[in-house]
Amino acid sequence: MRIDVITIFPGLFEPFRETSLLGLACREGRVELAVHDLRRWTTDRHRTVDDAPYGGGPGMVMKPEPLVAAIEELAGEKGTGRSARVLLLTPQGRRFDQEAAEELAGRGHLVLVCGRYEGVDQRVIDLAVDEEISIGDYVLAGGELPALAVIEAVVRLLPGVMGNPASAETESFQASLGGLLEAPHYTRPAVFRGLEVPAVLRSGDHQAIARWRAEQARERTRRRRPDLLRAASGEDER
Ligand code: JF5
Repeated sequence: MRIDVITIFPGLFEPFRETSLLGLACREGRVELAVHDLRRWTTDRHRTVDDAPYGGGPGMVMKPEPLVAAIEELAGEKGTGRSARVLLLTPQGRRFDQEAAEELAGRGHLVLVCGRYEGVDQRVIDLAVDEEISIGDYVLAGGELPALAVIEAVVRLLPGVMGNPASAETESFQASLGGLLEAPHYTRPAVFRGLEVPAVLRSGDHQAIARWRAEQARERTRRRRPDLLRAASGEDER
């Protein structure tokens, strides 16, 4: 998979590219991650990427010219049958979830555009963006952290990454939410500060362990995320 990122803070991506899951996937050639400084597509002496909003109001807006030039160079032009999917990270976007990550993991080429300031000129979206994506209902200073969240969620699903089967049909093997939250996890020691690991997990009875985990997952989901239970039962009816 190829991932291009357009940002005014390319340095933010470096530690993630070198470390951990993403770094290994890049070194193994499973992901080609290219991070581009938006200012490369500016043409004025001050390398300007923002301007005041039409209609007034606080803050600045990202100018259309450098962004559209960058996207068209990296992805091709919209409506020309380009194969890259161009995503803009913004609180206005469709909520990113595991299903969206699985869909993106099936694409060969992603271009992630990191917004900053109050937002980007709407014509960038109209002309060059396929989809706006939000990672949650809160406001950050820019799309860089959301882009990293999307990259990590997608890359960990790719064949050969994290021990995923290198063949197709990876989805059914993925450790995903599966509609429910996970049961609690424990490791040694068996007693820590007076707190014991549940006896069933140390029993060696794998059927009993599976039943206990399923019950814990159901109960946790009911208490913490009843919305997930409703979504799962709704899916069963379809
Ligand atoms: C951003 C203008 C983008 O804050 C976010 C965000 C929150 N959830 N998903 C994305 O993106 C940064 C801020 C201002 C455009």
